[in-house]
Amino acid sequence: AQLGAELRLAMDRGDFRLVFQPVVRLPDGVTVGAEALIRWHHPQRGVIPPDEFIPAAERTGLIVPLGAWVLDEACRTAAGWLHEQGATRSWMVSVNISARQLRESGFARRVAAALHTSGLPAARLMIEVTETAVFDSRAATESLNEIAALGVAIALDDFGTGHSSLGLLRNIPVSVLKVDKSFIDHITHSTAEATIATAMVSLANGLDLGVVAEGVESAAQARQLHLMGYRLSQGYHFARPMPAAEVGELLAAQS
Ligand code: G
Ligand code: G
Ligand code: MN
Ligand code: NA
Repeated sequence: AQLGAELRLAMDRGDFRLVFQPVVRLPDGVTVGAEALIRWHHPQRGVIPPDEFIPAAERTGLIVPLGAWVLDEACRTAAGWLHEQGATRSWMVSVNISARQLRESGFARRVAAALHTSGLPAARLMIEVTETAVFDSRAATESLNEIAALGVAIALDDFGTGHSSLGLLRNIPVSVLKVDKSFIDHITHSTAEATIATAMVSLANGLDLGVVAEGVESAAQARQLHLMGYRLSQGYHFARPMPAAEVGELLAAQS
């Protein structure tokens, strides 16, 4: 409850910032997107990572206004990149959405408003949802259908770690699978792990879905993923989360 009260204050004070982690093309590392990640700049405690406050924000329901801020800020930032770079390259910005947000009635209208206010075209936005957020929720499925109808892309985040991964692909309008870091970590030294990662890219290709390998930390992993058929990746080997202006520079340098 105390963290909840602090979060509310922090929102009023404007303590939150977004950083963005590039999503890159394999094998050349060209930036083709960026994932917005929230940080809390606490006046006394310094930068607090989302794992330490998102669960409390979800419990207290504060994730709804906080998530709305994230969505607006990410769209506004990406519209700025678009304004600087022009529309010659087809990068996208992606935003993590909590179960609680997705189940709120009117969530799709909120997404439409963020696009409208920022001027960001729907085709430049991707929302990331987890399997668990969608599982067994009619409200979440309805939100996703409405969001897809806007022309916004939907990614299944942490793919493979939740429940009912495969069944979900039939029921919701997914266009990208983000293969969780835990499935990437051991591909270079475990045949079993490599088999699973290969099966995932094959599944995505067969269903005509995009697929992003997450948490890529070495050149050896990147090389192997490329050989397996992965075309997109994200991870410290290529780029850490960074301020918006640095992503703007990357997009400019590579256009
Ligand atoms: O940025 P970092 O890797 O520390 O993020 C940790 C976790 O917090 C990840 O699971 C990520 O999806 C989640 N996260 C980061 N930013 C947001 C956000 O804006 N909204 C929600 N709901 N989750 C976020
Ligand atoms: O759950 P989600 O996939 O949204 O989480 C993204 C989180 O993963 C971010 O907090 C980001 O900082 C973290 N991350 C991104 N790339 C790497 C990586 O290569 N290694 C590690 N350990 N974490 C990463
Ligand atoms: Mn994510
Ligand atoms: Na993930």
